[in-house]
Amino acid sequence: MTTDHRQMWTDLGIDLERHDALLNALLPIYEETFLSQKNRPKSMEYFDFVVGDIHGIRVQELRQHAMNGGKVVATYCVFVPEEIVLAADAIPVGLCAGTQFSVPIAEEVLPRNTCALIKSSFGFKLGRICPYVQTSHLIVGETTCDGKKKMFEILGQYQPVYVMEVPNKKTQPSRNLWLSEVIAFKEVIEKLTGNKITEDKLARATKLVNDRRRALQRLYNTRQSRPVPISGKDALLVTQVSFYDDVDRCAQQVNAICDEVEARIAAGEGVFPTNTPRILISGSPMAIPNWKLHHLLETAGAAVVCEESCIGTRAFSELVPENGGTVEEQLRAIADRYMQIHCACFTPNDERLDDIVRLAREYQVDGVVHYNLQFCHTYANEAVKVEKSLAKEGIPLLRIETDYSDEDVGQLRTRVDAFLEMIRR
Ligand code: BJ8
Repeated sequence: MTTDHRQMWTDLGIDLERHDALLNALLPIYEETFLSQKNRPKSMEYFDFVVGDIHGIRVQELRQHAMNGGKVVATYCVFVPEEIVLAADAIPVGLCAGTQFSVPIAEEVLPRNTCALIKSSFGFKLGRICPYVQTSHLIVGETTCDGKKKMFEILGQYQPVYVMEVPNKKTQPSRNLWLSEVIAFKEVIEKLTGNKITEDKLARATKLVNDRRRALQRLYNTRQSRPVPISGKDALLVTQVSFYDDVDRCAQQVNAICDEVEARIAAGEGVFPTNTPRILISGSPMAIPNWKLHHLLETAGAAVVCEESCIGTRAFSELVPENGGTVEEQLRAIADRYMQIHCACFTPNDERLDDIVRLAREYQVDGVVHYNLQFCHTYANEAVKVEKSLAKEGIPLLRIETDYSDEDVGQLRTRVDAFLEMIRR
């Protein structure tokens, strides 16, 4: 970890003592989780560098943008349309909320029986330990789940927060509501930045974000190969970084990995032996630095080959059509695209069940692990239907409910080992 950025962190109001403790804890975990892997693609070096310098150069870029009069817009959910932010010359940044470190800080205010993702994100602000939060001019929340929705009300006491209303159904009236939310969001962003969103700017921003989605799609497609050419941990890391890195640069770096792993596929090379059990993880998102389940599975002898998750396929599977048109037409296309995200906050949400079965087939998996953050009731309840639809197809499922702490690692390892044993038979 570089220490050259202390003045910047001080200027941002960061609590340096806590911040040092966070970075000092992160480095050994990163080394153990990632750098100990064998046969990694060389192009992962870029992502190692980005994580090694997680609160450095990228934050500096955002600060520079702000000093030049630009705005930074922070988000927590894949429902917030990045295209609109970029089209107003602002920079969107997906805030991470994947560490136990900030959870006890949040618990000074929030109820303990709240999902770790909510507590972690709130703790980052309360503890003043995240330079991305401190750099942002506006945090955009959403009404996807009750816990988040109410947390955003409290977060708004510390920093400007705007909340988009995501409907709970996909009926026509709900779609109309969502379209009106997307239009209102465009107006909020125009007001924040003082920049008008034009047809050309919106079309350019749409292509930019689509290019990153296409690069991630390409990366995920390589994971359908047997043997798999990249570990699940590395693929997860790439997806996590894509939420806060520069959109264009990230797309180029992801494509560089694809060039390398596609060459591996052509040569019949993989990162694990061909007979390694292949696992699809489905469920709650895994924000950086939440690598717990992937690490458990891959050190137990499995390969994670796909994530049906918002830090996974739900983030990039659908593109916004690049047909141009008026700003209104483009906003409609954007609204339609986002309504194709199958978050468990929707009812019914049968499309997600179909997706899981389809992905299980496409990635030739031997089993599915349903990952559920503790106290996330939407995913926990939906797991009942996931289990049924996979059972119908004869695909084994392991349901895991956990948080960000290490307390249950031993117990999880026993369950993972038993699941892999059953799959291998
Ligand atoms: S579109 S999955 S990113 S809401 S895990 S905070 S749901 S209690 S994160 Fe999500 Fe958007 Fe949906 Fe995706 Fe609540 Fe559940 Fe916690 Fe969650």
